[in-house]
Formats: sequence, C-alpha cells, structure tokens
Amino acid sequence: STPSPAATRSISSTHTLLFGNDTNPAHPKHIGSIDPTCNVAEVVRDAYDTAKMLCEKYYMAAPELKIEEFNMKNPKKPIQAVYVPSHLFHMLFELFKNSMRATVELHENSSEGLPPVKAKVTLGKEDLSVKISDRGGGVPLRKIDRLFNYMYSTAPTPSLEPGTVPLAGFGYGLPISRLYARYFQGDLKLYSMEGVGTDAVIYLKALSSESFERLPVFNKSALRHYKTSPEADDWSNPSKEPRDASKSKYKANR
Ligand code: W6P
Repeated sequence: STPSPAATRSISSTHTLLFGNDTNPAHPKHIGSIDPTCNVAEVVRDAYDTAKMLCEKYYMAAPELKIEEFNMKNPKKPIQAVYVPSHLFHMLFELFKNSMRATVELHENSSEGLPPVKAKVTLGKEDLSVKISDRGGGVPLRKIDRLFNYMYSTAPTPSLEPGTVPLAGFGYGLPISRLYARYFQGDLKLYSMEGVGTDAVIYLKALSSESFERLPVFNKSALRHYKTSPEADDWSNPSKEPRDASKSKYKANR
C-alpha cells in the first residue's frame, strides 16, 4: 500500500540526514531524533531527576532512586540502544511521576521514611527492558486497564494557570507512553500487587533491526478488518471490566 505523507516525509528526511552533511551541533552523533548509542541508564537518571524536582515542589519530599543494570550480552558494559532519547525520557518521566506520587501519598506520615523507587535496566537477546518499581501500595487488577484510558485520571484535574506545572496530568501520560513503546515494536506493561506496589516495565527491542516503525495501515485488508465485526468478547476476553458484583442479578454459587 502507499505510505502515508508522514511516513514519506520521515523516510526522506532520514535519508537526507544519513547521506547529507547535516548534523545537530548539540548531538553530532544523533541521526535526526535517533541516538545510535543511547545510554539507557543515563536517560533513566535524567527522567528521575526531572520528576524529582516536580515531586519535591508538590510534596516537599521525593523517594530516592536505585538503578541496577544487567547486561546479559556484555556484563561490564553499560546498556545502549538505538533509540529516540526524547521518547524514552517521556515514558520514564511518566512512570516516575506515577511511582513518586504513589510512594509519597502512602508513606508521607510514616516514621520509616520513603521507600526508594528502583530501576532495573536489562539487556537480553531479544529485549532491552526497563523496570520501574515502587512501594506505593499498588493498584487492584480490576483498575489497571483504566490507567490506559485517555479520559481517566486518578489525580485531581490540574490547574491550567500559566506558570504552573502539574505533577500528574490529564490522564493521557500512560496511554501516550505505551504508544511510544509500541511504535518501535516494544510495549509498556504494569504489574501491580495491591497493598505493596507497582512494577512498570518498558520493553524495547534489543536489536534495532527488529525495531522498525509500527505504523497504522489503511488498505483494502485493513478496511475489511474494520468493517467485519470483531471477535465476540467472551468471559476470558471481556471488553470491559466486570460490573460491580453487588449490582448483579446473578448470585455467586457458594
Ligand atoms: C502506582 C500507579 C502507577 C501507574 C504507573 C506507574 C507506576 C504506578 N504506581 O501506584
């Protein structure tokens, strides 16, 4: 099918950058927005520092960060990716803000201080993964899908006044972050244990040859896909979370 105008522009500008003499003076090794030697732990630290400043402004406290790396291929080397650092920064910044808010709100009146937020960067054969773990009390499984809904935010609607920077936004941070991860064949997942905390994992492809752009297609096949009604949802794949059981006419068998 014919590439979209945006894809054509992306391909042509990448070609010009690769084969022309244009360089970004601040980052001469970057190819457009891509850093071919993006140090993942450095971006983790940057995103944490930025989220920490906001968190301290709001709560006058912020949890510490502990970073661990596990490079399966080359244990002594820092983990690098061919990636768009700004995308990685946005995803991590969003996760840190969520982890910090949960941590501070759960532990602000505790005498033990704040449990640190932990980051683990790993490189395997297929995946380059980044896990951000908090001890912020977690989210029940029933509510996890809502966090990826654009219209849903657990935080109060932030002020629109000039000069104010919200810690938590309008509720699009997580869904947008997941789109960034998926754009290069990765994903963003949340694993939470209510009462304890949440692990958020960003999965990237270890090999840049696997991380081609995932672009929406619109062709005959896609049109057919959209026109035919999707597979009926069943009990193992419900389209929505179950209704409140107390409002159901069906009584559980005991
Ligand atoms: C929470 C809720 C959440 C969402 C995304 C990332 C981390 C966390 N922690 O409690």
